[in-house]
Amino acid sequence: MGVACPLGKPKLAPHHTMLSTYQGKAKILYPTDHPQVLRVFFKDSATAFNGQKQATIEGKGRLNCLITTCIFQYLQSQGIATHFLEALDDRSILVRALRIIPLEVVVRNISAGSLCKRLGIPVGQPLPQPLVEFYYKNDALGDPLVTDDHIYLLGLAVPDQLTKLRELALEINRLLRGLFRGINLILVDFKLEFGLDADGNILLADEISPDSCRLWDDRAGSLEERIMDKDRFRQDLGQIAENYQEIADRLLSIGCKTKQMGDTD
Ligand code: AIR
Ligand code: ASP
Repeated sequence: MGVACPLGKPKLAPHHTMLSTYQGKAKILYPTDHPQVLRVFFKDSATAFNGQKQATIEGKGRLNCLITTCIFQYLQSQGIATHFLEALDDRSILVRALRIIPLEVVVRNISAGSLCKRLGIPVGQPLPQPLVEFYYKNDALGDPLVTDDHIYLLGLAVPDQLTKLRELALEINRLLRGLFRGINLILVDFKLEFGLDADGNILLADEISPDSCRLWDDRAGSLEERIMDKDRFRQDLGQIAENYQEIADRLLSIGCKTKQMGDTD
């Protein structure tokens, strides 16, 4: 990572040249016969509140795989470097193996979720400018919010990397807000993860789906009715797969290509 870390070697996630299978909460990473390529399998399981709430939502894996594929292909077409290589089947994608930076980079456009709880502000207030926050990816600690100095203390990133993460997060926000606006969805907030390739380049990793974004329908009535993302699961609002399907349908309607390996034109 370039600089000495005062607390010893930073703990980077086991994504790089992985020899065995890695089980996440919503995805499984499998090694492939290429050491730099991993297969990501999207599970139907849903968790919230640091794994305290769990359920199986039939169809979620397929829909998040499809939505992530659409969005990563779109971002790549707009010049954002990502780990995405190609769709393998309707539940799996192939990605570049990276050393995952153990930070969750959250961008917010409208107040919701933990921002409202932490600062005591009402839900649904447009923010004067997009807000970027960093959380330390650490289940045992409950993914705490961290400052720049905490990040340097833990050796999770150096200043140039943090500057780059902020720039990338804001550019991705600009692109995604436009993409979703075009299909009548408001991008309230979302979480990104990044990783480093062997040359130290920062690439967008993980997934972008209704599990990792808050998306509100800009047409329907009450706030509850407008929620189309994982808050439906967190708040027991039901109709989760139906709403994820609607997001997928809207992306497909604007020409999202989900060509899988082996498909011919
Ligand atoms: N997020 C954060 N950790 C995991 C996820 N999926 C996403 C949420 C929400 C945003 O980050 O889905 O879109 C902010 O979450 P919160 O809970 O901090 O308000
Ligand atoms: N994904 C996290 C969990 O499973 C947090 C959340 O989405 O609420 O607990």
